[in-house]
This record gives sequence, C-alpha cells and structure tokens, in this order.
Amino acid sequence: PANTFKHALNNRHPQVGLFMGLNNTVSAEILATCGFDFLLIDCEHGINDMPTVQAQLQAMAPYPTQALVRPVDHNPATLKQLLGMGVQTILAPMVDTATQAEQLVRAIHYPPRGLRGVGTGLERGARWNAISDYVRHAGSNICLVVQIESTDGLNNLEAICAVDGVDGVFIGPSDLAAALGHLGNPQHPEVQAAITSALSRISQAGKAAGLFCGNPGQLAAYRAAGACFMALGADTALLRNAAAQLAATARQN
Ligand code: 3PY
Repeated sequence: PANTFKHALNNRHPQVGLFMGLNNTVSAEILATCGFDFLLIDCEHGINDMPTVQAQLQAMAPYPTQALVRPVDHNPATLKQLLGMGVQTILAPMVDTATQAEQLVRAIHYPPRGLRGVGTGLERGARWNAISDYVRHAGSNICLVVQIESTDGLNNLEAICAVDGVDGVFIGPSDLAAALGHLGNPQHPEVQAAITSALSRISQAGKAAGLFCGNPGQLAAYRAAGACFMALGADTALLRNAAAQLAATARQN
C-alpha cells in the first residue's frame, strides 16, 4: 500500500499522531479509530517487541491511520525485521551524525541503494509472496524520520538534513532537555529556544520538521516555527492521567 504519511510529509501536509507504549492490540485498534494521522509503536522505551509490533500492525490494518515504529536501535537486523513485517515508516532515535543517517538509509533499502536482505516469502510486508513485485515498490514507500535529541545532533543538523533518503527530522524534547543540562524540564526557556530554532533550521534545509508536543497549547507556536508533524502524547500517559484525574475528582465529591 502507498505510504500516505510519507506523501504528507513530502507535501508538508500537517500530521498529528500519538506514541503507543501500551503494547496492546485492543488499545491500538481503539486509537486507530480516533482520527490521528499516525500512531507510533514505540520499541525504544517500554516493552514492545517484534511479535507485539506485528500484532498491533494487524489490529491497525483496517484503518487509514498510518503506523510508524521507533526501533530499539539502528541495527540493520532490527530494521530488516520491522520492514519485513510491513512497517513503512521508521522513526530512528538518537541520530547524532550524517554518517548515522546514511547508515540508516542503507539499512532500509534493497541493493543497490542499500543492504536490506530479501526474504519476501517469509514476510508480512510482501504478504508472504516470494514472487510478488513488493521488492520493486518497497523503496518508494519507505519513509525515514531521524530523531534529533542531543547537542551533537543540533550541531550536525544541516548535514543530517542533507542526507538523501531522510524524509523528516523529529525533535525529542525530553532527551534534548537532558542534553542541554535541563533533565526533566523540557519547558526550560533554553530548551524551548533550541527546539524552535531547530524546527526552522530543518525547514530551511528542505526537510519536514516534527516533534513530540504533549501540550496542545504549544502547537500553534511550533507550527509557526516550521513543524509539520507532531506527536501529541503517549497512550500510556493519557490513560494514566485520565484515570488519576477521575479518581481525584471522585475523592473531591
Ligand atoms: C523525547 O522527548 O526525548 C522523545 O524521544 C520523544 O518522546
């Protein structure tokens, strides 16, 4: 299927989504009915692994919401398994250099562009059809978003944006805050200034800019700075906050 998320990023159509750490097919399907452009299955933090990622992809498949996955690492073997199960958009965490971005591009494309192994008969992405024409179209539907969340990443931002095959660049405010000496305080003015400046540098460098933004009150400012795709929070925290609020409200009445 065509990757509508990649198409939206290439055309700078605003996209909103949510991170998923619940590792649950029912909640993934519920969220797929909620109107988000994308849902990201997160393997960097939390407990998602290969079988549970595939189960959530299956739960989301009937709905138009696009599935993104954040892998636990940059290992080509990890990426090969995710692509094999039909993941089309990868959000790679902790990308600090253009070399890392180039290695990611190589890992997710078939030769001659890259080094992805061919195993269509074993893979959901090709519908287990060894002779399908999946291999001819896979590359044009693969979308790579790299995550900038360190001072090296900020310093190398233009070089990272210049890597052919990088579709989008996503700012991770929590890790960036930690890297800038404000661990646990992404709202610190210094962190916010770094985020805004990075968003506009990414846009000026010709790539789609995105970020994690758990506070909808800040969306307009980030959009003005150039952001076109935003993760609005995580299912885990949404559930926790709504439940805690309900319990607290009941106690007050
Ligand atoms: C960060 O904020 O550091 C992220 O990775 C997005 O949650």
